[in-house]
Amino acid sequence: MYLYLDFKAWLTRWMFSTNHKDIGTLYFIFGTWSGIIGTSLSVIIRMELSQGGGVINNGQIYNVVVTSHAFVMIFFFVMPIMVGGFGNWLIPLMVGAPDMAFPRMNNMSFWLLPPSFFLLLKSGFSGSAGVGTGWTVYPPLSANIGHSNTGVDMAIFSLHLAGVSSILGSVNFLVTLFNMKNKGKSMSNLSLFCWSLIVTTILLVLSLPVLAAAITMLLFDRNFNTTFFDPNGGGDPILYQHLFWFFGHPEVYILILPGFGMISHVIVFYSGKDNIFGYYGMVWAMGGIGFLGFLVWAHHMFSVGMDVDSRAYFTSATMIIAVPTGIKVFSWVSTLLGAKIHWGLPLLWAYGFLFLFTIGGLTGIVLANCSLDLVLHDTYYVVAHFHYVLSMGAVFAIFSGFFHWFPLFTGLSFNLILGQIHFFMMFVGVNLTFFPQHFLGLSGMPRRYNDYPDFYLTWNVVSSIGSLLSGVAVVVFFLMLWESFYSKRFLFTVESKSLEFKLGFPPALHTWMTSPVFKA
Ligand code: HAS
Ligand code: CU
Repeated sequence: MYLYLDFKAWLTRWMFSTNHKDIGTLYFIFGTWSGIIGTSLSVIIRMELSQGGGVINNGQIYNVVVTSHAFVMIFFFVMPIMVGGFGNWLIPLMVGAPDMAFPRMNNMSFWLLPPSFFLLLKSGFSGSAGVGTGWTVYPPLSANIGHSNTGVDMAIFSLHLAGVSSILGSVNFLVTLFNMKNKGKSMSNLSLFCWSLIVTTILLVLSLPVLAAAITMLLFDRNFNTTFFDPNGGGDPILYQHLFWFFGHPEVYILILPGFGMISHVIVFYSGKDNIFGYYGMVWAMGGIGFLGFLVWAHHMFSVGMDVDSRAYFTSATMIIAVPTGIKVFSWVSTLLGAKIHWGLPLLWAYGFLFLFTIGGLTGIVLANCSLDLVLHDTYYVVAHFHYVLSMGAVFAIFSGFFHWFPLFTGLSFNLILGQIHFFMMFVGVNLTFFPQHFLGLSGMPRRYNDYPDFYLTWNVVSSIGSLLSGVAVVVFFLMLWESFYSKRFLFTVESKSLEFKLGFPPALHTWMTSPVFKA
């Protein structure tokens, strides 16, 4: 009886939760689990490419692995952790609200994700083909002619569910951030993490419906004999690419903007300053990146046979994004400049982020040049670019934020020696994995193939060894996590004006039931 009651209480707390902290924790657990699956898929990719000839020896299965890796990392690791985990935990604490605006909808946003993830994983096992289309799911490869099994339909449903989850979550965040700020909090003293989520969620609300339209039209082409993307019936596959990238480019900023927000907090905290250098510049830069992000989508499609005016336009518009991003990078550096720096793990990751994200951004500018992109498109140069901004931008920001706020979430702290081992292994590992991919791309190695001529062997071996090192770093991370729970040690000292730190470590389950009083 006692056990039964306990189970019921457990079920009520975790399954029917309307508490932003518990839902945030659920997102963290879910995201970590997906992260492990995504990482495992990447290990399979690097194993296949660690030698000439085949390891799996099946190009379709290889492409299914590549596709799943991307989907899992984007939709089930980075987005749930950054927006779902950090967003849910921190927004109410930072704006002084007792919870999110729509707590029950918050629960629904989370619980749409497990079925979505289930459908995605299941799609890999349907029929003999799975989804070997790449995360872009371009027709005609993704149409019946290329993938006649049910896998692609299942993946489309998976994206529908994940999309609904994100849109509901975004509406919740926006309403909370606009309407639930407490006395004295105005838009102009909102913390930068909150601002980053305002921009991110606006991007989500505006771009996801376009993806939903594209994949629904594809679903109809596959199942109901429409020909939106089939020239035989007057359709056009290029239309799909436009729709996809009108979502896809804003999506890459969705993946990095919350990271920008977290890095700002970490840098202010460890530089011992009260405020970031150029607060308004930072806010406008994020807004600018978000706005411009909607005007550059066709830089992913330079090779479709675009007219020269459009090439010139999309090249120029894309390069302009370096301006607001540069404002952010230089403002972070200026905040650190002349500061009495207090070293800690989060700052180590923030430094890593600054350096490596900038490298990734600069190769993005290279790719923005249409004439160069015609040569580099679909080569490993692109793969190197987006892993520098993602594996070393988004992931380093996640680790930075995680080490910064973990003591707040749990009342525990990490072993610093293990933490430094983890950082340096990961730093060397990811650079060893992805830097050589620039060389492979520049010498023409295409992406999404499971084999290559011997000419490309050396750098592929280096890259695979690098990924093993990052894999070991992940193991060190879980060791750290275990050690921290096991030792129950708390060493965190806080002298921060940031509101989330005012409520204890960890804060009570319900906080800000009465309004905090702000001093400007
Ligand atoms: Fe990107 C492809 C261009 C940022 C993610 N990107 C991708 C893909 C992903 C991705 C996932 O124009 C592959 C999609 C696929 O599966 O096919 N990207 C850019 C540009 C930026 C950029 C210009 N990307 C990101 C971020 C991502 C991301 C952030 C995720 C987190 N990207 C491209 C292009 C392609 C592309 C092409 C298509 C390639 C192809 O052929 O498929 C910018 O936002 C980066 C701005 C940041 C900086 C660094 C800091 C700025 C400073 C200021 C001074 C810099 C100056 C520039 C003045 C620029 C420090 C000087 C230039 C020099 C070269 C020195
Ligand atoms: Cu883009």
